[in-house]
Amino acid sequence: MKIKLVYPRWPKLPNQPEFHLPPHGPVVFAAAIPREHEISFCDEHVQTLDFAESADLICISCMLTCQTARAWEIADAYRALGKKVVLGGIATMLHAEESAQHADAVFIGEAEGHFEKVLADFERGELKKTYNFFGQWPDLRDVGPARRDILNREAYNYRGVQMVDLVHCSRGCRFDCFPCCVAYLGGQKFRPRPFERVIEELESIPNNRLFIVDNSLAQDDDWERELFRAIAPLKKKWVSHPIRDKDDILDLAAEAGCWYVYQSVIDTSDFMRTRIKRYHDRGIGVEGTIILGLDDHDEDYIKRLVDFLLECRLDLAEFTVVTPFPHTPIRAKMEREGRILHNDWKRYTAGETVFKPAKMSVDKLNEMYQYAWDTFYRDEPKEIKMGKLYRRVLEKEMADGTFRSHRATGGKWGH
Ligand code: B12
Ligand code: SF4
Repeated sequence: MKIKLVYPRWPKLPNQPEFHLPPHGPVVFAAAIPREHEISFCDEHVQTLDFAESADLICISCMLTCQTARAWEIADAYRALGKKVVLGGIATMLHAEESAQHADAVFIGEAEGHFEKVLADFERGELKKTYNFFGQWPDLRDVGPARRDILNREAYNYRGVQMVDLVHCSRGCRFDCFPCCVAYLGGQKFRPRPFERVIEELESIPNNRLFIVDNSLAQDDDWERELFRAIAPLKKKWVSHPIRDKDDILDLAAEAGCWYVYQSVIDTSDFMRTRIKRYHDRGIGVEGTIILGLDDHDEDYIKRLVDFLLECRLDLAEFTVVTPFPHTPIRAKMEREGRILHNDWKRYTAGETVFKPAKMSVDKLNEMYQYAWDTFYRDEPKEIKMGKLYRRVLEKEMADGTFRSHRATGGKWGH
């Protein structure tokens, strides 16, 4: 059977430079599809979707709320052509009922060990409307190396430099932070992949630069130590979400090739300043992820926060406006308080205000969001700051002899 797998485009944050990372959900999902089936993949961020291409079944992978509008539009168009459509991925789980209005089948849960049932039903002409495997988490030994061979790799470069490859070492998260839906998605349970499977996958990736997409590596100290020890010999250079703030763990991360981290910066405390410094002291860069519009934020607070980020010499900053995504604690609170302005999902980009802020007007928060981007990058534009981060990785690679040209790798790829 031929499966057409589509990753719909989403509206980028207006202030970000135009580059695209390779998608991860679709290639991990593809690895759960038995090999006898042919897969033709289209990432709409870098390719044009050809509705005329022949395919037996259409699968659409949807990660973000702001991606759903396009996902549903594509699903409707294929169904009008008489094709059967299955919708899956994170945003499909978060918007399951609405998704069902646009698909022949909605898949909820993780694909490994379950998607075969959908294929079997489809082949018998008995596709069900909903496949709900929520809570039936797969055995992570069954998560094989992602099918990166289906990507058009040349498309993922920024000014000719190959972007990072995405990989995950665990699933779930044991925390339940207010803006986040991961606890809902993963059942608030940390589920690590077996180390040998992670190493097997890392070794299969020719790209030396990786983004370990795990929600937060700071889930279990011993696991984190063991992970860093296991990956150090590969000499990969990687980016990740926060690392546990303990001396020995940060040291191990640096030795294992940690290039920079996405670290949320929530206030102007000395704790935060030290947290950033402790990464920097070990040669680890910091991209701050800063959520604006929390209930204690007013205009002055945001100005102080931006000054603080500059003082701390953050390498990069990504500002977003707090957004009440479905199945997050903050949405439940804002719903109770009647503060959500609309559910126009394509505007849930995290780049605009979709709720009533506590201490500012909607317009003021939008203005302060722009102020934050403009002020942080006023003296040194994002492109220059990114260039500096790339120089940092080049230096690390030169030092340990792993440097090679990161120009697009063309056809040199395969399992
Ligand atoms: C990687 C990632 C990104 C990457 C995406 C790269 C890319 N090109 O796709 C980047 C960095 C670009 C990104 C950006 C953003 N992200 Co993000 N991101 C993630 C992250 C960390 C991991 C996703 C992932 O790869 N998971 C691992 C894969 C294997 O799991 P999966 O996708 O669920 O796939 C499995 C199943 O769903 C299934 N499946 C997948 N597809 C399909 C298809 C079919 C047909 C079927 C049957 C099954 C199926 O099979 C897979 C294997 O079981 C998640 C957090 C998380 N834990 O999920 C947040 C997350 C998705 N992001 C989130 C957010 C908020 C954002 C931003 C909007 C804001 C921000 N700065 O964080 C921005 C986008 C801003 C913008 N407008 O441009 C939210 C989603 C909120 C929402 N409802 O929209 C999440 C959930 C994090 C959170 N804290 O809540 N993100
Ligand atoms: S924000 Fe990070 S640590 Fe908090 S629940 Fe979400 S994934 Fe877990």
